[in-house]
Amino acid sequence: MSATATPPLLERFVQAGQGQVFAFWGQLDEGGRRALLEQAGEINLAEVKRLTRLLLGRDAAPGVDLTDLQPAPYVARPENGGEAAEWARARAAGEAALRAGRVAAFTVAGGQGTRLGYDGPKGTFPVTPLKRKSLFQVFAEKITAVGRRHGRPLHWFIMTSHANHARTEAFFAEHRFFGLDRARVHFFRQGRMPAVDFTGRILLESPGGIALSPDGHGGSLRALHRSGALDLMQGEGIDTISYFQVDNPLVRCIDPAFIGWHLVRGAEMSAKMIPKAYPEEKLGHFCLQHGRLVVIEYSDLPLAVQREVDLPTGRLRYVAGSIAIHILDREFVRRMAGGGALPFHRADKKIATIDAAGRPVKPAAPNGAKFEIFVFDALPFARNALVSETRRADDFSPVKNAEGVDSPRTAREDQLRQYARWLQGVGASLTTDASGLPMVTLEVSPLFGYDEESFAESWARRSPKPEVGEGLYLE
Ligand code: UD2
Repeated sequence: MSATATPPLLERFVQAGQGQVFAFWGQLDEGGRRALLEQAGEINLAEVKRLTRLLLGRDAAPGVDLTDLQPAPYVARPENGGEAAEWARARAAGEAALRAGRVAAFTVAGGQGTRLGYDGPKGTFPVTPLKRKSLFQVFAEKITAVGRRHGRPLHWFIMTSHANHARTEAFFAEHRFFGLDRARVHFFRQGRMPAVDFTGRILLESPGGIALSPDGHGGSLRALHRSGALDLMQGEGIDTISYFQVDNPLVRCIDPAFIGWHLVRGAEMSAKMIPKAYPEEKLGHFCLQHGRLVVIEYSDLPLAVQREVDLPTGRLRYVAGSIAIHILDREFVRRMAGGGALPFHRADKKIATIDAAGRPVKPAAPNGAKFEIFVFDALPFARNALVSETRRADDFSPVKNAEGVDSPRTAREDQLRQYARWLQGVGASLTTDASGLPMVTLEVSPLFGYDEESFAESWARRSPKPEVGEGLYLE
């Protein structure tokens, strides 16, 4: 392209009232112009216009629709009234699917991790109590162990962002893929959306750079399709996708009973729930709305409603909290990936930008909005969508904040409690405090045990039995 010609893409932005994106075009060198055009090419101008009208305009809906809402039903665990025989059948169905190679693991790891204040892809964060293994290594070992147990190594799909893709791949290479077959580990980037000011004008973060950010974990459905992951799965005979977030070291990446419930019920999408610990806990709520399963975020459900209790049990009415663990049917993902069915949510943010002279501006208050889609918004579109209960202690202890709740310390302690429970379950003697936290630091590799049962089997085989005390590492 000659330096003077006006590229058609630039024209389109001007026509759409977004010409400010190219305000510094005259000052950019050849490489800078190419980079800006590439970014601009990612933007769907019609979508930005639609979202501006829908979410920012005068007629924008004042909030989330809360009409005709009631708590969603869920499959209770056996100790809470569920049918033990049905759980056993579900587990057997999940195991059969694993033996047949129908299941893949899928991690969404494209978030920005701002709350944790860690400079690096979140999956590289050291999280285990003794060996300081990264989140990615914990998942890798769980996936390896499940594959070994069922005689079929699993494929693992990892969604990254533009910001962390290269560092994520490098981390896996540096650690030799934690022993996984690298041909079965697949990285792909999620899409991006531009940030806009409150009138819908796309913001620049530098004279040659648009303020783009990840399009939310719901973008994973489009990205699975666009990247060719769904086709690859189809070619491999995989039709069931086990979805989990990168921030949760306790997650059972592959849970046969959960997979089995999904398959037995013929669900297109399933979700795990835990009973909320307290009304204000920051979890989405599973609800039925107009007869369909939906998740209403904690920030959208009024506190008074979150605090409602059922009489006479005294239990929270909206007790089913979403911990962002799902099973997805491959062809359901394909259907959802096209067509723009998932709604965008607006998040007002302080967005670093530039002024008319191109100087950086760090706003003290929100100056614009980002648009994100959420994966759970696919639930109302799914046939036979299912919610199944899990035990918090077995599945959920996320690392979100640098300190306090959901922090590295709480995740570390929850891992230690899990090891202690497993050890006590096989009769080992170990002192814990009233919360189940052992007095010593030890660690169990998922390759030794990734759940109570696999742990008990490895323990039974281990001879002589190791001394349970400070520094014990079972692998
Ligand atoms: C999410 C759920 C919340 C609850 C909680 C459990 C939402 C809006 N809320 O809260 O209901 O289930 O998790 O831990 O989801 N991610 C991407 N790309 C993106 C954005 C996020 O891959 O563009 C990933 C991110 O790497 C992480 C996960 O999604 O693995 C969760 O993201 P979050 O930290 O924004 O979600 P959070 O904690 O607000």
